[in-house]
Amino acid sequence: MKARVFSGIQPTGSPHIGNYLGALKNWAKIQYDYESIYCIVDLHAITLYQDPKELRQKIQELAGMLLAIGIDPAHSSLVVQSAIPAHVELAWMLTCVTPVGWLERMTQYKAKSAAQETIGDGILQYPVLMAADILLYDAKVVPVGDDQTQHVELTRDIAQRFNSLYGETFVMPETRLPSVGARIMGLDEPEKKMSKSVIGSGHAVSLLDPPDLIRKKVLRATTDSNPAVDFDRLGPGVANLLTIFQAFSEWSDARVRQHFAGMRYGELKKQVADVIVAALEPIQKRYHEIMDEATYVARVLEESARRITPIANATVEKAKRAMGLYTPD
Ligand code: ATP
Ligand code: LTN
Repeated sequence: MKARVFSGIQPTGSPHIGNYLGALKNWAKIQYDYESIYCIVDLHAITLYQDPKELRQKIQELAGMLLAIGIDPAHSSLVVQSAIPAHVELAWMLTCVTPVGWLERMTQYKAKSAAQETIGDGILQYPVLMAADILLYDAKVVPVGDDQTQHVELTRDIAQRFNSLYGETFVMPETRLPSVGARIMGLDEPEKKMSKSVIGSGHAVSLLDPPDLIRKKVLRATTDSNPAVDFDRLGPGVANLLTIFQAFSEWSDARVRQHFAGMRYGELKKQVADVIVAALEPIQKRYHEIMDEATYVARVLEESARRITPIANATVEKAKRAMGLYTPD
C-alpha cells in the first residue's frame, strides 16, 4: 500500500504564488507517488471571522483552483474539512492531551493573537485541529510551506504524547518542504511572508491576476539601492525575485547565478514577470473551464468525502477505544 499524504489550505483571501510555490505545486507533483488527500480547511478559516456568504463562495473557488493546478480527482481526494465530522471529534480528544503551554508557544498564535482585541479560543486550538487533520488519515508526508513546519512538529509531539498515554495509535508525520520557494516573501515588504490576508495591491500575486496586473506588481516590487544583481550582496527583495524565478523555472542554482549575475533590476523584473505569466496562463484557463462546468466541483468534493470518511471514522473509533470512551460493540 502507498503511504499517505495529507495537506490543507484555508479558503480565505485569494490563493497566491506563495501558496502555489510553497505547497500547491508540490501537492500536484507528489500525488501519484502517494495516496493523497487534500483538504480545504474551512473550520480553520473561521478561527477568524469570515463573512458567511463569502466563505461559501471561496470554498467553491478554491476547490476549482486546486483542480486547475493539477490535483487529479481520479487519484487524489479533494475534500472540505467540515464535511467530515471526524476532524472535530478527534480534535477534541487531542485537545485533552495537549498542554496549553505548547499552544501558546506557536509563532502563528503569537502573531495572530497580537493582532486581535479579543482572542478566540479557536486561534489557540488551531494547531490541534490541524494535528487531527493529519493524524486522522495516518499521513506520513505533509507538504506545506515553511511557516507550517512548527505546526507539523507540534502534531508529532501531540501524537507521541497520545501514544505514550494510551498506547500506539498514531503514525508520525513528516514535513515536506519544496527545495526552492518554501517561503515566498511579500513583493512590497520582502521581510514579511507573502500572505493571503494582507490587503495591499502590491503585496501578493494572486493565481488569478491577469498578465498586465502581474507585470505591474512585479515591476513595482521593492528592491534595494544597487543597480544590478550582485550575488555577494543580495538584498531580500532581489533574493525573493530570484527565488520566485527559480521555483517557477526549476533552473539549477548554477544556471540562475550565471544567467542573472550583473543583470539590471528592470530586466530581472521583466523576466520574473514573464515566467509567472507563462506558468499561470494554463492554470487560469483550466480554472475558468472548471468553474463553467456547473456541477463538476461539487461532484468531486462529494465523491472524495464519501471515499475517505470511512478512513477518518475508523481512526476516531480507534482513538475512542484507546481512551476508553464509549463505542457501541
Ligand atoms: P493567511 O495569510 O490567511 O494565513 P496563507 O497565505 O498563509 O494565508 P494558508 O492557507 O495558511 O495561506 O496556507 C496554505 C499553504 O501555503 C500552506 O502550506 C502554507 O505553508 C503555504 N504558504 C502560505 N504562504 C506561503 C508563502 N509566502 N511562501 C510559501 N508557502 C506559503
Ligand atoms: N494550517 C495550515 C492549513 C492546514 C494544514 C492542515 C496543512 C490545516 N490543516 C493539515 C497541512 C496539514 C495553513 O496553511 N495555514
